Amino acid sequence: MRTQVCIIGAGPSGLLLSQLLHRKGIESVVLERKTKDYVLGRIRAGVLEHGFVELMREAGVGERMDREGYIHDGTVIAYDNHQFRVDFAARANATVMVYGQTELTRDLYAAREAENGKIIYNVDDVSIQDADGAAPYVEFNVDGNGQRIDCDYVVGCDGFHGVSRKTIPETVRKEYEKVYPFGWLGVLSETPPVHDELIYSNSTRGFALCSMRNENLSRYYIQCPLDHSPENWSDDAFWEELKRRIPEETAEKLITGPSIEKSIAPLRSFVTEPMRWGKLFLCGDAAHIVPPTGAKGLNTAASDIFYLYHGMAQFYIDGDTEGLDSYSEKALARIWKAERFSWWMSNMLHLYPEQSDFDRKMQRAELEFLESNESAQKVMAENYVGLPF
Ligand code: FAS
Ligand code: PHB
Repeated sequence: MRTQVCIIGAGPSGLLLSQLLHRKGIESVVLERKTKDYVLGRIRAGVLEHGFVELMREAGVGERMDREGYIHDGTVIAYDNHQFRVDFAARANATVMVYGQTELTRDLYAAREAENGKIIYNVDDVSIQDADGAAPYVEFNVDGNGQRIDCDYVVGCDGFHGVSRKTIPETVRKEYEKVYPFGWLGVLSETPPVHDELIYSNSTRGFALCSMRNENLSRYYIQCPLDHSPENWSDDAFWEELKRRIPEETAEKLITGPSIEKSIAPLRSFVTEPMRWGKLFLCGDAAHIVPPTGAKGLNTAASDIFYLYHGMAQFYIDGDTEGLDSYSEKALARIWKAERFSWWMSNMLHLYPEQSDFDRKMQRAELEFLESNESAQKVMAENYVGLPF
């Protein structure tokens, strides 16, 4: 089999790249380890930067997002039993879109299928060969049958646990990592959201987040110890703890119900450099992870795709490799800023096991400064809505 671009991973970044390349007449084949339903069964991100929203529209996959998604022009920060609002429209002249990663990925699958996009599911033993040579190819098995794809380029969109990053020799690869001493216990419930905007809450019992998917589907998170599992938390225990971590006036309005999904995600900051090795490019979680506190996970995947898609188009249409040659540098420059913002939000809003009274006072001063200072809110808003590509 032969194609121009072999993409490993049919998550949001792999599918979006395949769709954008297709619209430029560039062929690709996507290899996915799981089934489509398995990928769609994951509950992950829910906030899209305005740049990502534009890219979805450019990919011709924005119709349902624009119809069913929610434009948010602000968010709420809570601490010490009170809350204040950061107005994105006033401070950064931009908004975000609340639209679940599950729905976004479903729209991308529908678009690829409608345009006969080639996606091979249930692949095993994927191995990338000759990426630093002239003629890369990918070997893999499906139902025990060995197969091979020859291509011009390989793009690793296979997430943190994929094979692509590990294909880059350790002598070339530099990894930066910070593991946080807590996780997020997330619950999805068919209940109306407690507020019409997200609430990020710092409390003496730990962090909490009130988010949503639609007017009858809410997503809530509380910070929890890393050694906990969802089984440790009954629904009642979750709701009781959530109420203790948000301002009383909001807790009184909280409508609870049975969880339809409950999971724990560890918090990690991770970046690998470079994001290119010969004919192999890395995108999204395959190259970097952020703690979800800044809502940047999916959005940094999208900015990678923005830079790579334009680089590929420049090469295949104009024969110019400038965009591909500067991809790693451009993508990393924006990623490190998203890492910094996500780390800053995490430090301001979580309770650290080793935290001293002085550290708590620093957090409080940070929150008071953000509440009272327009410039601080402007910096937070500009980062939250998404820095320019
Ligand atoms: P993905 O991990 O989504 O997709 C990679 C795909 O590659 C998967 O389908 C996988 O099956 C496939 N694959 C892996 N290895 C393969 C192989 N060897 N061969 C073929 N296919 C292979 N972000 C937020 O902003 N907010 C959140 O609340 C949030 N919650 C998260 C919770 C969890 C548990 C996780 C892991 C991430 C969360 N994120 C969140 C970040 C998330 O949104 C990611 O940034 C986003 O899924 C990245 O998309 P991809 O890069 O496409 O990687
Ligand atoms: C979510 O809705 O899942 C969500 C929103 C904002 C975050 C993290 C997760 O910062």
